Amino acid sequence: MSDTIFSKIINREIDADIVHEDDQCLAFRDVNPQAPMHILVIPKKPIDMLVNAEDGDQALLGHLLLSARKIARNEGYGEAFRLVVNNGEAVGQSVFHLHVHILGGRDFAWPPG
Ligand code: D5M
Repeated sequence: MSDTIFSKIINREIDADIVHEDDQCLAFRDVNPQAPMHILVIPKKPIDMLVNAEDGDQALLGHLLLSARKIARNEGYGEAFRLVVNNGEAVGQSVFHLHVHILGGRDFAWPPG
């Protein structure tokens, strides 16, 4: 997997508004927020997209979800938030380092556009 802007954030080569970090993941505010809370949680392991995660990544993927829950709580939106994973350019993925969007603080339509 080639370097992305997110690996540069992990390596502190570019700045980000980081809200959480542990040994497996990093979370930072989206530069183009679509809701009052819009945070991205990413694995430190370079996985370009969910479809390319491996069976051995099961615990890591669970960790991303539980971290997202904790972050939403810390931000004050623990009761109502939306998680989004775009997998593939056709559905809007623009950065090819797996990321979970954590969105909250406004009403959301369903189905998503
Ligand atoms: O989402 C990729 C998201 O990444 C999109 O919402 C913008 C965000 N982004 C891009 N560059 C940065 C930096 N440098 N900091 C914070 N957020 C960033 P996708 O699901 O791939 O469309």
